[in-house]
Amino acid sequence: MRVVFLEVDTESEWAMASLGPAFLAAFLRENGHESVMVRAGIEMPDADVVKMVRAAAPGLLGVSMTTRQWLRGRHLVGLIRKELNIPVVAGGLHPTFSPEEVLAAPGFDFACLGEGEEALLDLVNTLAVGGSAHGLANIYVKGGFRPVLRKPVEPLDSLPFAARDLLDEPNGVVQISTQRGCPFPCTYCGARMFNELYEGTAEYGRRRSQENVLAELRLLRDAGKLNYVIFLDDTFTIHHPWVKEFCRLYKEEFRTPFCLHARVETVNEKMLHMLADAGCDQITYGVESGSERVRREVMHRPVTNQRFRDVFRWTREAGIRVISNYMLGLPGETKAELEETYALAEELDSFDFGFFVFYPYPGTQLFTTCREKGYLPPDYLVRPANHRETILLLPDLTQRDIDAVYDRFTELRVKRERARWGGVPLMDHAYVVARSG
Ligand code: B12
Ligand code: SF4
Repeated sequence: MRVVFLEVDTESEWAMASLGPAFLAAFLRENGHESVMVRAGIEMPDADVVKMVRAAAPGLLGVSMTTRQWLRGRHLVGLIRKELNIPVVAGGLHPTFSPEEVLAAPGFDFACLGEGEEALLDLVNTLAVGGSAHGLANIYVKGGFRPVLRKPVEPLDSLPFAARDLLDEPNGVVQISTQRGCPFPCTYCGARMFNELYEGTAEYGRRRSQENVLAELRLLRDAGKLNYVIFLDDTFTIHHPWVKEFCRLYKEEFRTPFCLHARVETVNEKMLHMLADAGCDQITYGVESGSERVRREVMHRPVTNQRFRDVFRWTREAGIRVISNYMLGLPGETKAELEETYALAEELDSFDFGFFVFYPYPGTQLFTTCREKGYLPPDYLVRPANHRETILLLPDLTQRDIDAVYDRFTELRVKRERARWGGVPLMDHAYVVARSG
């Protein structure tokens, strides 16, 4: 069967294709099916998207969606289904944690919960012979019951390498994922919810072997497509022995610089020097708030501001650029605490930083908190997750309070850019990933 993935762009600055479909396409191809991707660019008129999907001749349309992609994805699938009678399966974080809502929208036939490789293959094999998808693990059928989950793929090395023709990787800047799952309990994070989804079924956290990752990089290098590596893992530095061995092997064979995401609690000076020595030139850390109370009580990240100061200094001393991320407008945050976030960002003075108005992702603990406390407005389902306006009715903050600090963050970033590069933008904002450990 021919599976067409629809990649729904929501903002040009985030115009990178998702890794999920690239993994799925590789798995389908390995199992004898065809798979391509159609990209709904941000400026693309709806009619052109429909035309492209039609031209791609899907036997099944797969739509990968984060919450940000949901509203446009829903709109496009509705239009596509008016013109084309093809089954549609949604997958990714949003369908996993809001499957009923997704299936209630016109055009969606199935929602895949959790990891998709084996589930999608089962669905495709079943549809190819005209079978019924009711009862397939992980596949929620419109009008059916919540499915059971199969165990996640183990070992990850058994999966084929991601299908890179589905990714947007100009100039040899490649995106690599070495792990799945994150063990930390951050209340705002959509990523860790996969671990909770699988609780009682199996351990979700897994990592590829170093050799498997290096084999993928080797292929890219030999094809002349390896100039820079972005490790997209949630927290690359979780398991020190893995990282140590990886650095040793990588250094022996590659000179390609790389960047990664880490959580300050998971690094030390020795590790930072080891990473730098292997070619790491940039690390993104999630600071999220300048208030230790907000981090501890609201986010469940009991880390001190001093730890950020120390780790940022060690990272710079090791010769690695520091990128940081901040969130504004959390439930229970006060104006004074917003100010603390700005003050810490200014003090930490990272090479670049991202700042995002908090959005409560379905499935996360903070989503539940917001609902229970009445912070979610009645129309929250149709309010876009754009990370600029809060959708919440917060007790201690107004949009104007958030705007005031957001604007200062914007000014600070422009000021830093001017000082360092004479006004030339530093980097695509997409590389300042708005999550991270
Ligand atoms: C890398 C990354 C990015 C990269 C994307 C690069 C790329 N090529 O993928 C960049 C920097 C562009 C990015 C941007 C953003 N990201 Co981001 N990102 C991630 C990250 C760290 C990894 C995603 C990934 O590649 N996973 C690996 C693949 C294999 O897993 P997967 O996508 O879940 O796919 C599997 C299943 O979900 C399923 N599946 C997925 N799609 C489909 C489709 C079908 C049809 C089926 C059947 C199954 C299926 O099968 C797949 C294989 O098993 C995640 C955290 C995480 N661990 O998920 C955050 C995450 C997805 N990002 C998030 C956010 C918020 C953003 C931004 C909105 C940031 C911002 N604040 O502005 C933007 C917007 C992106 C968008 N378009 O929505 C949130 C999303 C939460 C939510 N519920 O929506 C996450 C979960 C982080 C978090 N801590 O909360 N991101
Ligand atoms: S924010 Fe980072 S460290 Fe926290 S749970 Fe999510 S991925 Fe893990």
